[in-house]
Amino acid sequence: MSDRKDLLTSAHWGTYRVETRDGRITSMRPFEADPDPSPIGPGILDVLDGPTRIKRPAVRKSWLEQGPGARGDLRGQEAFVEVSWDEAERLVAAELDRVRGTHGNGAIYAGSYGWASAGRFNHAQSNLKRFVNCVGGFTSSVNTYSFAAGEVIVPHVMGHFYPLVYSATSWRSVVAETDLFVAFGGVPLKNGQIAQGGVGRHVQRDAVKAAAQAGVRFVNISPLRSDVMEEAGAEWLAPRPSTDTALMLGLCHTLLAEGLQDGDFLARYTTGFDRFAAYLTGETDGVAKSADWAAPICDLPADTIRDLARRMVKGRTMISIAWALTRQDHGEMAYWAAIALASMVGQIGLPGGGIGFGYSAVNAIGNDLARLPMIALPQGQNAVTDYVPVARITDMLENPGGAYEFDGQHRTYPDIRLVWWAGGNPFHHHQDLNRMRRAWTKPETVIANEWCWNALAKHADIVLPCTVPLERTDIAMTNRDPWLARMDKAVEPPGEARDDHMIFAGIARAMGVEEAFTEGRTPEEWIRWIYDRTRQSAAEREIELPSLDELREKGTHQIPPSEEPHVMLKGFRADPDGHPLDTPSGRIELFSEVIAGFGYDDCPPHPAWLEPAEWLGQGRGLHLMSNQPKGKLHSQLDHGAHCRSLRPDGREVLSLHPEDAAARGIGDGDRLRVFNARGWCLATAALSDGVRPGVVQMATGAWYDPAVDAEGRPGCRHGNPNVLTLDKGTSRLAQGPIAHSCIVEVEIDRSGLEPAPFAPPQLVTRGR
Ligand SMILES: Nc1nc2c(c(=O)[nH]1)N[C@H]1C(S)=C(S)[C@@H](COP(=O)(O)OP(=O)(O)OC[C@H]3O[C@@H](n4cnc5c(=O)[nH]c(N)nc54)[C@H](O)[C@@H]3O)O[C@H]1N2
Ligand SMILES: Nc1nc2c(c(=O)[nH]1)N[C@H]1C(S)=C(S)[C@@H](COP(=O)(O)OP(=O)(O)OC[C@H]3O[C@@H](n4cnc5c(=O)[nH]c(N)nc54)[C@H](O)[C@@H]3O)O[C@H]1N2
Ligand SMILES: [Mo]
Repeated sequence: MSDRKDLLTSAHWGTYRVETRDGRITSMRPFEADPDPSPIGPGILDVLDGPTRIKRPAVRKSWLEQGPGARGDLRGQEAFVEVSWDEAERLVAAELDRVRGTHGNGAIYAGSYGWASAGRFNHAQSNLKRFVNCVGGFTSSVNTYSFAAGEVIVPHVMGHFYPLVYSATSWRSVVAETDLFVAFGGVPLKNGQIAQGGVGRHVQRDAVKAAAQAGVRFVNISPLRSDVMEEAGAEWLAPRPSTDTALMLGLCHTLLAEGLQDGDFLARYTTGFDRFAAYLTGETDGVAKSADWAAPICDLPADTIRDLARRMVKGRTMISIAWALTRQDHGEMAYWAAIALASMVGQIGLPGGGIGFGYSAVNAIGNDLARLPMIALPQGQNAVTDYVPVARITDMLENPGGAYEFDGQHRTYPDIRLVWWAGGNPFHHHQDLNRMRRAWTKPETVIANEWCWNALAKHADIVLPCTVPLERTDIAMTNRDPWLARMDKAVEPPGEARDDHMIFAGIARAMGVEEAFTEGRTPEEWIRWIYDRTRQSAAEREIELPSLDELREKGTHQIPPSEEPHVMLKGFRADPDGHPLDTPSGRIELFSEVIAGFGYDDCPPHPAWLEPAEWLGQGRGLHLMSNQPKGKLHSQLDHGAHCRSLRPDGREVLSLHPEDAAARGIGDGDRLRVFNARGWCLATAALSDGVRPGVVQMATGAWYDPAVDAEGRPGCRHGNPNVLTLDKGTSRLAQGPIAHSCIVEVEIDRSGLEPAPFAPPQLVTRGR
């Protein structure tokens, strides 16, 4: 390819200008319109073509020699044999036919959760699902790891979830109107670096700065001081993790006891307040949920709670509730309690007031976006209707035919024989990885489309090497970011790596369904099809987009913001009968007859405090906060130069309070072992008074690097905190993941173990 200086690419963490010389990328510079670019992007450059790159299709040795089901226990430990694409396609086609023929399509799990890469056409999951639907369908997954508890509870309470999350009252409105910004889980700018599908401009830092300058007072309720940027001068309250529901109930009780609740709002816009109030006062269970009751649970002074409640009704108050609060035991209750609190304050639907679900959880929250009605690659029809809640994967693999409950349904787990992942990494995202790894030995076949030899690829039987965005042509556009960008193929992929779409097209050909999969379109024709349809549907909503050729010529296009700052649920506030919520009552449900009908003791029909499975109130250990990593997106690019520079000795950093360190004889920079009954991992100590005492913080994303210690206990040498986290559903309602409710202990590491270097498995070449 010729030398170029004018190339563009987009990623979940930003848009970049790319230059090439002699077929290699020489620079990757942030898009000039971005005021706060992320350093994550260029972290890909040194690993595009290194030893960790998957260059040819590869099959696990026992599987290739002995067939499906052979030695699943060796997944993650065995050599791979490199094969030609012809052979890989034949093997996959024959195996799909065998599984479909013997067990039916329901035995194929292609729920394949994960973030994949930006680029509308090459989106890995869309292509996987479209392909498997062409051959009879698959067992799918529902909801996310991000906020499953919210995805299930909020529709019962407010009628919808996604439309509310992504139509948060805009930062412009907050800057203009808000007095007090109460942020449960903070407004973490590290998270605002990201938005699924691509980012044009990073807006969160400027927004928080502008709000602080306009006099908005921030209250950061979080175990980490850094969850609200320093310049905002936030007040920091650090309750015990996983106790926010008790804190919110204490706030609600104070409002009620002092007659400060907005009775008109409650009467006009909510139902069931009397039932909730009876719980608050203790009429139903003899325990008043007062500030004095909440104080010892949260470990905050009762006066602080009372004072905050009073301040919340003095002026315009925005309550932000981080997505993290769903990823804890009974995460449903934290969201419901926050909605109840906001209802009592009575400012939902007013400029700068009410509630927002996760400001700065991603870059999109709080931007004034005229929503782009984006058309994705059509996935076709799935003939299999069965699904699992996404975080129940280990339960599903362990327990085929087993009964479970989910959102009012009695369901049974399918009997999965074949697992296919493209664009996600369960060895990153799932909890209790040692347990998942044992369950992972059970399916007869695991197929993974991947570009790098991470733990997912190493734990597969058939590995299909894919490209990354810098190696393919695409369009970045999402309904959550106002920027569209051309994505150029900057370099040729190394080895025989192929675009996901072409991988599936090849297998479709081998199975005689190529026409159904491609509909006779080339990739270029698909890109045009997706773009032209999006442009057409945008035009129907009076959003004017350039033609594809014009966009390619210009490089990027910004959809102008709405004229008026957006206010969530403004229409409902103005006219609750004309714009009712999609709940049985049309109102905000502070008591739900529907949930009452489910009879779940772990999810009562109104916001309530239920003790989490693991928390500091049990009087032992340290609370592990495995939050989102600052230097990467989940496990992506953990092996790249940027992340490696943040972890000089190869171990993930664990931050802890100096008091907790002193009690254990730990100094800054010491090598640590973090452990509990489920496993252990290695880490390096960073002492910080910005962490609440009793809490240790260790971001997710270190590539799972399994090993056993001298006592034969399994763990991870790089420091993947998911060897420690508990794998249990939030409740029978949502069955969401609870990574943030986890107790560990920490000590100086004397194992002598070192993280393994990033490397491929043993590769055998034959028959090519
Ligand atoms: N302890 C703990 N665990 C957590 C969380 C937590 O807070 N704490 N957070 C959870 C949350 S919110 C989430 S969303 C999940 C995220 O979990 P995932 O989304 O599964 O994590 P990623 O590392 O982004 O995985 C994406 C994978 O896709 C691959 N990939 C990238 N581009 C392409 C492509 O074009 N084609 C193909 N085939 N593959 C590609 C990458 O190499 C990577 O392996 O993690 C969850 N896990
Ligand atoms: N750089 C970067 N940004 C990301 C991601 C990434 O991997 N890297 N992932 C993206 C994804 S997929 C998602 S879902 C979002 C997630 O967005 P969040 O869920 O908001 O992210 P977290 O970092 O897990 O949590 C935010 C903060 O909440 C606080 N917190 C945790 N538990 C509690 C608690 O019990 N009480 C209180 N009061 N505070 C608590 C923690 O201190 C943490 O820093 O982030 C997105 N942004
Ligand atoms: Mo997420």
